[in-house]
Amino acid sequence: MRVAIIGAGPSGMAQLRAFEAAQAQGAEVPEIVCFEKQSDWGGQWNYTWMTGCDAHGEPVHSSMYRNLWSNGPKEALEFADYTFDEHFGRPISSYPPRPVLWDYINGRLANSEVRRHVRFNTVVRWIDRASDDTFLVVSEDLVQRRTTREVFDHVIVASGHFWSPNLPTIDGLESFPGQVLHAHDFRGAESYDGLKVLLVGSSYSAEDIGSQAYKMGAALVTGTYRTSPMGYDWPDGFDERPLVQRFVGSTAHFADGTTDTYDVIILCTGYLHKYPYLPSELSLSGPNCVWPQGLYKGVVWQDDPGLFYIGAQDQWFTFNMFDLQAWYVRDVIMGRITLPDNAERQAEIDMWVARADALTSAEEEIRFQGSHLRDLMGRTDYPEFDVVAVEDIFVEWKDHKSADIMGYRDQSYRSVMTGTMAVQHHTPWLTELDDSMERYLDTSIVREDAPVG
Ligand code: FAD
Ligand code: NA7
Repeated sequence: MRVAIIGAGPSGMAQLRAFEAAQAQGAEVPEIVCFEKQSDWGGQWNYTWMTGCDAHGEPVHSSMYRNLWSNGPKEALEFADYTFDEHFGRPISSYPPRPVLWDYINGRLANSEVRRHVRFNTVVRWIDRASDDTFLVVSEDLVQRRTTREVFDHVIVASGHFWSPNLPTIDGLESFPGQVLHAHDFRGAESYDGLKVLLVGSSYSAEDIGSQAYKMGAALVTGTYRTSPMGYDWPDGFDERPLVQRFVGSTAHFADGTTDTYDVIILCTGYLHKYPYLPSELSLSGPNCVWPQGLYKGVVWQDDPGLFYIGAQDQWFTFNMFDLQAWYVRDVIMGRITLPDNAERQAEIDMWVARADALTSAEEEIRFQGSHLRDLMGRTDYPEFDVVAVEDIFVEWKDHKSADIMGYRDQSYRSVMTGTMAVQHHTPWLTELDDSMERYLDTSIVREDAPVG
């Protein structure tokens, strides 16, 4: 049996780990080929400065930026089979910067054999049914410029869905004299020192890119919302207004009748589900939401159950959710789990979609996504952990953000996996300008407000 995994980001790496774990226990696993168009694994966490096109002329996958620190506590994403304590050998703080999280993801697989299953610099160009039971996968080695056509029994889509920008148009945008970009192309806010920055959208990207701009000295940051404001207690120099309706030169005209001038516009308007290598009947579409249509157990493509998606949901939970999904997909492929018939699967999908449609608050979404994890837990041999305790961490995190949006990353949480309490980082997020791993792990730096003795 042959299995193709598309993408070696955290979702694809979870899938590799799942098969590796079964093999380590003596199971006979299928032949795995993981296609990764970048030269290393880690997906969004494998940072590249490039925007638009990569070195091979491919669309750049990364929407990541240099100075990103985890936007949720690490205790909420921790792997159950590879803890932060195991990786770093000592407690670290709850909100590590990007290179530290990449190191953690990489560390789980670095000493294993799974890397040999990954074809790096290889982009999947097209997938289609080759027969009732098999898929044709057409890929291109970007270095050798060689196209390969192969047949697989199963395909696992792990190519992410935060890379293809959703681009709204706003009257007057084409004559705006300053910089206009989507969050996908944002790589750092240092150049916004002294500038006035307008953000369109009111979700994670707006919140964090706005905070980056504030941190780097922007003269004004304005968030604009279509449905509802982010609503945090923003510091002076950061405000929120209803949606901008048109631009006249550099002047934005807002829905409440106010105006202001700006130097930079960043469209933080989210991403499209985009799978350019899949025919439409195999391709997930629709909005970014917690239960995308057409996925049994959140992973099995209902219309063609030889195809699977990992990490296709809007994400409160990330790495440990990908793990639970990957273990489940592995066991379906290996015949350890038998799928119910079409009608039973559809009835269950309808139930989850109806539940998702009825959600009205962030906490409900968190608990809902937690219930997806709890549903998968115990169906495989992924190590069990207390998902409700992780949900509670998310709720506490939301409260910390409401209390102090520029200071929430200085809070600490207790690991559900190990019971270890995170340490306080040596430098508050707002004043830390060096995001390197070396600096982050430097134990010789003492926090200025640390208690003496
Ligand atoms: P990705 O990380 O997107 O990886 C997909 C991989 O597939 C990439 O390596 C890509 O090169 C490869 N690929 C795509 N198409 C092809 C193809 N045709 N052929 C071959 N390879 C292909 N999550 C958190 O938990 N904490 C955070 O702080 C956080 N911050 C984020 C900040 C940003 C800006 C973004 C965009 C996301 C953030 N996330 C965060 C969520 C993020 O989606 C997950 O952490 C995680 O990266 C998702 O993993 P993935 O493998 O599903 O997708
Ligand atoms: P999200 O979470 O999908 O949010 C998209 C935002 O963009 C949301 O506030 C939308 O408003 C807004 N939006 C979308 N279309 C428009 C138009 N046409 N006009 C105005 N506003 C619009 O995407 P993010 O990029 O913030 O986050 C995605 C991931 O990246 C996340 O996991 C982070 O960790 C990083 P709405 O509320 O729907 O009215």
